[in-house]
Amino acid sequence: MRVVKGEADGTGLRLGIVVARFNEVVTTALLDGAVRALAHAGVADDDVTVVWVPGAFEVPVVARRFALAGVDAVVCLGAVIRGETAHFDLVANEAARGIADVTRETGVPCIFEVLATEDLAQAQARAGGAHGNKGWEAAMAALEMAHVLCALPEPVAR
Ligand code: INI
Repeated sequence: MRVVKGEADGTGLRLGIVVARFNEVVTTALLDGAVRALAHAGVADDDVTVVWVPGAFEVPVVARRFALAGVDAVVCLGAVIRGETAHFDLVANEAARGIADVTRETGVPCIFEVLATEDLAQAQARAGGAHGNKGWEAAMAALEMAHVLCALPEPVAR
């Protein structure tokens, strides 16, 4: 039996991080967690590129560009807060759908860490507060998925 399980070793991996400016107090904390996690896992500083975009809605198009440029994984960071907008659902859903579409289209893992919360306090609790830092977790998930996909056979042409 062959078991494939990803590792949290980032040596030699190239990562893209896309981070939304909207709710920047939260997304900066998510970014900090992701960057620290990648360094902790041995990813070289030169192998990480961070791109800021206006809001979560704009994350997928940059994730796609990263994926097509050949990175091993993309970490997508944002914060959508219900209290602040009537189009919360549209932004949150389109960010999720767009990121999932890029992953399926390109085969490059794009990790979804766009927080969708009722208020700022809930978001901050997940960005270095009581619930940890989801940016750190997203970076670790990116490394795990990069290893898993590397370990699997290439698709065969049919
Ligand atoms: N973008 C976010 O990342 N979070 C939000 O909470 C948010 N709200 O509240 O509207 C938000 N809107 C901006 C959106 O992502 C786009 O940048 C904008 O619609 C331009 O396309």
